[in-house]
Amino acid sequence: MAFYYPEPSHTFSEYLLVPGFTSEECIPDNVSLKTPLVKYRKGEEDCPISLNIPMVSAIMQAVSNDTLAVALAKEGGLSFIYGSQSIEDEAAMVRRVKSSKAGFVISASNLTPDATLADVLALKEKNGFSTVAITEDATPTGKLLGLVTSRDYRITRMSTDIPVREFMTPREKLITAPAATTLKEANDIIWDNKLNALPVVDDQDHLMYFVFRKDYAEHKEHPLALQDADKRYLVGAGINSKDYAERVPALVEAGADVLCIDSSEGYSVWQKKTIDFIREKYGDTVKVGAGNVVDREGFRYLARAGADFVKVGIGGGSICITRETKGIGRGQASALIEVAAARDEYYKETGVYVPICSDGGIVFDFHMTLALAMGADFLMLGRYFARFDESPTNKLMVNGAYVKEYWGEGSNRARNWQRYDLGGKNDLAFEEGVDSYVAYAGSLHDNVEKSLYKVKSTMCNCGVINIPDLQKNAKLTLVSATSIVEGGYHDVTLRTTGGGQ
Ligand code: RVP
Repeated sequence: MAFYYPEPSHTFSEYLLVPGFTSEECIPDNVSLKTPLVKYRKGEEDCPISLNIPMVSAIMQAVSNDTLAVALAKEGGLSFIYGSQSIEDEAAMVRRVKSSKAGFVISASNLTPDATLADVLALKEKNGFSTVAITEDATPTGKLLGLVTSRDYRITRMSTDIPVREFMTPREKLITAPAATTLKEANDIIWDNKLNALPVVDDQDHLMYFVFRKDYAEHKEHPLALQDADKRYLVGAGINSKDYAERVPALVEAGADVLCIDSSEGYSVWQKKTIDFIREKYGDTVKVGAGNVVDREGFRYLARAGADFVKVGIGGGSICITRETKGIGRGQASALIEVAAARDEYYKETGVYVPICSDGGIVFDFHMTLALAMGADFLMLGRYFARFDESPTNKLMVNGAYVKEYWGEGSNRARNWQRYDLGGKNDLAFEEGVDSYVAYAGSLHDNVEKSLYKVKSTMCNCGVINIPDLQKNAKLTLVSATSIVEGGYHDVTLRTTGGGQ
């Protein structure tokens, strides 16, 4: 006879946190959201890689490119660059994140001296930057010949076909800094010389970066930025259990800090084979997460196989129709609660703590706190990040409101067959995801700040100021269908609509 779980499987909205004692020290400013990303042994002082906020972005075309990765790393989280693209393109995205040192920006607007004022204006219109590097070959790393800023021309007094060489600030008049300059030194040069932009050049006088006065101030605003020892942002990358022998070396070479096997169902021998390949070739130096699983057995299999973290969740993603098409999955809360218990059991047995990631189905900010309280070490979010300026997709006006596109990796649009493949023909046999719109929500920074302030406030209500204590001390209650109704506004007529997530 088949096995029947004694309880129905539940999801986040069916639970509430019951407050604990709030002492004087329980204020949001005192809350640390630092959390382990990869496994560590009991007694090790520091986890090899920790996140400063418990958020990672989903391994999806519509979510995690290099722009979003930099924006999220600035806040203290991490992106997994999507793997459903060519190995070269994925490695290039990783490389771009790793080369964008905090405060050091690769020049986005570049022309040769033969270009015209019209070209400068067109470039400014296209990408919004007023500083244009003039290089020998119009590349961001070409030999530096000059600089054009809005101080160098006046549209009302100059013909637009005048060549750049006639009005640019030429190389000999530019103040530059050498390759080894630190951000602090660059900032001093900027202030001493009243500059807006400082070009950093190598010993062949090729442009490497700009340091902008405004970015230095911004950098100061990101005290939690997730960086490596060389002050480069951390970035993850998705891999699959098909082409890992080629993809993994390319991503490691490009500088990926951590990998994650991206699969809709991860309790499989293919995941073990992928991890075996990595361990044979790199030992423990390359970190790799695995998943997704929804029960104790799945977790133990992947932990034993050597996964650095394990992702939890099948069918709960906002764009996911796996439960409808295949009839597999489990309520996200029930899956998480069982896997968290399995992680703690495994830690007791082996002394190895394998962090778990709750992947998919976070709709409201309070779901984040619930997931952490239920034992998640960090959260993977797709829909949440897809709504922001920094996500890779188009922003459109639909029915009078701004939306962003958001599609599943199992949709026909993404055609990420490797994520769903179980052997057989190399194609997407049927769709497990939809192509959709999500409400546009503005900048990543503003939204993450707001969401996490809510998480911190709730933690204070629960009498805790860090995630491990939340996991240990939280009190959770299932709520009845009737009390869910009681939880929203009721028996009143709204004067205004609104309210956030
Ligand atoms: P959500 O945050 O609810 O949008 O869910 C994102 C998660 O959904 C991803 O991290 C992934 O696990 C899952 N996903 C991605 N594509 C699909 C699909 O097409 N079914 N599902």
